[in-house]
Amino acid sequence: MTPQSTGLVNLPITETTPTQSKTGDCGCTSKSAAVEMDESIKARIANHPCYSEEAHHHYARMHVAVAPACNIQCNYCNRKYDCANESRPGVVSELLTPEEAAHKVLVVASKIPQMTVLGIAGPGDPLANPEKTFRTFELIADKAPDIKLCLSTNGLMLTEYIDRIKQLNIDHVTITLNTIDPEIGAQIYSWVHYKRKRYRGVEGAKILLEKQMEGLQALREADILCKVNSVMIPGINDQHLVEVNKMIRENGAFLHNIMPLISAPEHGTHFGLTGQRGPKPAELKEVQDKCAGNMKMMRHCRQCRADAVGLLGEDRSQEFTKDKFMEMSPEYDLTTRQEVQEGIEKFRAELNAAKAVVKESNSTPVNEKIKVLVAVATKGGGLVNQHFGHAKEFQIYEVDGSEVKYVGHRKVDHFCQGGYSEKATMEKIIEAISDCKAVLVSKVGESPKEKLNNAGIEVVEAYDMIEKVALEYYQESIK
Ligand code: CLF
Ligand code: SF4
Repeated sequence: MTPQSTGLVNLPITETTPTQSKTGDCGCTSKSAAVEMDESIKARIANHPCYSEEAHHHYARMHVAVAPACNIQCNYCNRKYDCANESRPGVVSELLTPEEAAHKVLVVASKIPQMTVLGIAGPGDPLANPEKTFRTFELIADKAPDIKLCLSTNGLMLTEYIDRIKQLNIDHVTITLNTIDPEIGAQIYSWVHYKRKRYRGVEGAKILLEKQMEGLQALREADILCKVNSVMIPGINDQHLVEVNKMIRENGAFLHNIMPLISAPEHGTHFGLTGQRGPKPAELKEVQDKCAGNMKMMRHCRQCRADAVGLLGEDRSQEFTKDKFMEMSPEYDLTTRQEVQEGIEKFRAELNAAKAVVKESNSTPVNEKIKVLVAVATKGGGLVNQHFGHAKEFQIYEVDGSEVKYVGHRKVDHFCQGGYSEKATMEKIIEAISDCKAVLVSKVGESPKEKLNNAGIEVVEAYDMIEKVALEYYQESIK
């Protein structure tokens, strides 16, 4: 269903602007959508770990939980201190005042100089808490001007605050937009609170969807890079997401992140309690692949907490709980941060040059039609550099004769847990990567190696660039 056919949206559907429609080297696009990206856009996403797949290997983000209230009720949210749009539900975070949040950002900026982005993503909706949200952004912009500001919202109040967002130079905004059809919306949202009144069912969904569309347009007009997050809910909006994708592309969204519903009874959400399941990895990939011809897709999202700290694949939030960071001095030093980031850029340039050589030497595809998935254990930096037993997630790459494409990740319990329940853990790991032909690791013990081999998963031990190891494995294996 198109936005027009819902009777919802009166906005003109126009072609995407040249800057926002172009795709390129961030690694999250399909070949058919790949065209040269505008240099200025490249610069705007170069060190944003969510907007650039390549950047997420090197740069970190942090969230500060300053926004407790919400103006809608999603059926996948338990209304505790974590927004399911941007966090794992059921994990309670500490709320901070804007001043505490600013202190924390300065502390983290000195301890993790590769932290380049500060996001406000909850635990409620940032724009349902405008004063706290904007006060926090103001403090950061003043004290740490090199940190990019990022905002994630359900979109209900976006048009009301677009001028303030632009004024504060918030260049990256995410709208969580799960449907363009109010009938489907009524199955996802219990109520919407707008202008002092609570609306339920289709009526509430219609208001939210209209405001989201207007918000999308307003971001485009303000030249702010917009990412759309969509929660994939099997049986409710899964097939419909292709239409959502088409609509957001036509309305100037830069990136689409289709994320799996996280649902379990213990979360206490409506969906958890009614037994609504989330999608399987293969179902998620299928929908992402269907949309990939249209626009850039984000596949490296970790559905992180409202107080997340670190690289996307790691969680360092426990190092910076309030009792700890309030004892630390905020030694933000711009020069040191710049030096570290220059070092990262030098490393990235070398890595990319090396990748180009590898690609060149594999320019004759063995068999482009055969695609295999490989699971990679990595601590970041674009390298196979982690012991099998230490991996808390595996990055999944699709390899054909000449391309190595990031297609997702699988979270696992790490195998080395001091012997505790190793058998069960191993079984779960094998299940999580059972569709992969090989696992690429820096090292693995004999026992897990044997179990992986018995499950039909080959083990490649190496310490090198992911692309290099994956292509060499492919060439060897297909031979
Ligand atoms: Fe945070 Fe979101 Fe900004 Fe990133 S997260 S506000 S755009 S800085 Fe990133 Fe986390 Fe996925 Fe969000 S991995 S949940 S997409
Ligand atoms: Fe929860 Fe976020 Fe939905 Fe609000 S917008 S109900 S905080 S998931």
